[in-house]
Amino acid sequence: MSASLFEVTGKVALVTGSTHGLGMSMAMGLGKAGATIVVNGNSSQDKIDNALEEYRAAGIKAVGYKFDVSDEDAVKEAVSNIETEVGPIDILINNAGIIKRTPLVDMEVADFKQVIDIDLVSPFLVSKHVVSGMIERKSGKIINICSMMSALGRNTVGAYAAAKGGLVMLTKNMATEWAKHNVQVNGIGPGYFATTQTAPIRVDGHPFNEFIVNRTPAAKWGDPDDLAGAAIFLSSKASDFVNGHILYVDGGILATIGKPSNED
Ligand code: GCO
Repeated sequence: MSASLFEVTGKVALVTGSTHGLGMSMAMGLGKAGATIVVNGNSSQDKIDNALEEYRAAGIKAVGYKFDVSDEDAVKEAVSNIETEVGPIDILINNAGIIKRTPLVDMEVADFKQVIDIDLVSPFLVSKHVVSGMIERKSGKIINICSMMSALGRNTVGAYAAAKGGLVMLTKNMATEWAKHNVQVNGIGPGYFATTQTAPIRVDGHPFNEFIVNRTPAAKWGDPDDLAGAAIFLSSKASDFVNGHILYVDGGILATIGKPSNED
């Protein structure tokens, strides 16, 4: 019984921004559990091709589609091509995102708007064009990748926090409107993970590196593979009555106010 609860074999999962980082880790987890992975990126075809080699070397059925998640015409065309060439999209993980670390007082409005566009408007845009098929089929799973910044502020990431905070409420509203069609919409809130996105603040000697290890009850940066279980849970039957929930995978950060650096 328990094995079929977490079954995703044969499901088609579109994971935006899955050529590297957390998107690739979650997609790898779903792929190893039997899902067909639709890999997305927008930087270069080479990056997609290299990622496909990694997925296929892991024994995962994977196909690649290069499109900009913020371009509605490109998204509509990509979703149509995927559903024609691969099959109906059963699982959508809105992972693609950017971050700009700049104090708000110094931030250009155009930069602020770009972060909102990619990190908040695009999950709406992609979901809108994927969910119509899910509603028709009366089945689907959508997972929005939130953040610690969905719940906490931090110097220099104000635009990102505004987007990721908004993504929590967008997740709850998608769940409100689509749950009656048997489409479950939830979020995953990663803590601080060792990825290319956090590489600049993880370098040895960077004050933030030590701060995070001290601020995280698990006393370490997360391993991206630690997200696979949450992705499988929210993509499978096991979460069929879970709607509008943000599952934080953060080593305990949101459970605590933290401790002085001289405390164990
Ligand atoms: C930062 C980090 C965070 C993490 C993640 C935390 O600059 O604070 O990059 O944004 O990437 O979002 O959940």
